[in-house]
Formats: sequence, C-alpha cells, structure tokens
Amino acid sequence: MTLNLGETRLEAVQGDITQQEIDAVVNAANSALAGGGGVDGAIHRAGGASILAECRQFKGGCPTGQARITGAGNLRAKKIIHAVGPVWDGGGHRESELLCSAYRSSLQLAVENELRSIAFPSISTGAYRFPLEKASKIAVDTCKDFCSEHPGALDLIRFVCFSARDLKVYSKLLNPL
Ligand code: AR6
Repeated sequence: MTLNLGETRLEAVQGDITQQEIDAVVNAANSALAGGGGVDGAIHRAGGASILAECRQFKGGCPTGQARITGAGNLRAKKIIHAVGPVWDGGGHRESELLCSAYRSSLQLAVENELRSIAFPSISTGAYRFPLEKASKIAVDTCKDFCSEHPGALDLIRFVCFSARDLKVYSKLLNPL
C-alpha cells in the first residue's frame, strides 16, 4: 500500500528490516543502546560489531522518545537511526507522546543527515507491548505531519511489517479512501 504526500511516498511492506536497501534503517532500540532481541538483535547480528562499538560512544545511551545515528556496518543502508520507544504501561504514562517523539526524532535526524529515504519497524509493538492499532496510527500520523511540515525533505518513508497481520493494519491507515 502506498500513499503519496507531496513529493514523499509513504509505503507499507511485509519484510525484514535488515534487508532494506534504503538510506536510513531505524532500529527499535533500548535506552542503553546496548543491543537486545527483536529488531535490535537482528540489526546488530546482520550489521556486525561496528554498530555496537559506535553505540557505545553515546555515553548515557539515549533517552526514551529520542534517537541517535550510527553507521550501518554490513547492512545495505547508509545509516542506522536507533530510536527508543516507550514500554507500554497501560497508556497513562505518556506512552503515546513518547512514541510520537521517537518517530519525529528519527525523521529529524534523517533530514539533518541528508538521508532521503527511511525504513521504520513498528517501534515498541514487540517486547515493549504497545498495542499495534494505537502504535501504527501514531507512526503514520507523525510521519504525515512531518511531511507537511518538511515538504520535499524525504522521498520515501517505508513501514516494514514483520507479519501479514501488521501489514494489514498499516495498509488500512495508508489507504486514503
Ligand atoms: N524486521 C522487521 N520487524 C521485526 C523484525 C525484523 N527483523 N524483528 C521483529 N520485528 P521489538 P520494541 C517486529 O521487540 O517493542 C529489544 O530487545 C516485531 O514483530 O523489536 O520496540 C530492544 O533491545 C514487532 O512488531 O521492539 C529493546 O529492549 C516490532 O518489530 C526492546 O526489544 C518491534 O518489536 C524494544 O522493544
């Protein structure tokens, strides 16, 4: 499913985030930037040890709702943007605001680094248990808002869904009808 917003294409695909040929791949990281399971584990495994070595340069890691950028090691991307989403804790602990901020920080870093295409996993919806319906709406709405505020700054925003079920949810949100 594809949605064109000015010069930026938003698309949802099913796939593996580590296999994307794109300028920036977003990692669903933890605030220690220490590696882990899920997307984080897959990226560090496929990308090689240089990524963790670069992450260690960020003393204090990265606060929830923010993002940091490193090289992409062996991945077919120019850069990795490590975004830290919130752990879902019932919804009353600023989870939505922090998730929005994680997407926004990632997009901002991409633009600052002259990266024109970016692939997101569904941040916080795995180990961090953020409900997918809510999280995907925040993801798409935040990206749409960013595109209206920064027209032409990005060519492509891709949502990489791990499962067919996730793809269905994102596709619905990108369908303008
Ligand atoms: N490609 C695309 N999506 C994937 C992949 C993949 N290779 N692997 C999993 N997903 P998660 P979080 C999906 O847990 O919830 C780590 O330990 C997955 O099905 O990776 O933000 C970190 O170190 C789910 O839909 O990220 C943190 O401690 C989505 O990606 C913590 O987990 C996100 O799941 C972050 O948790």
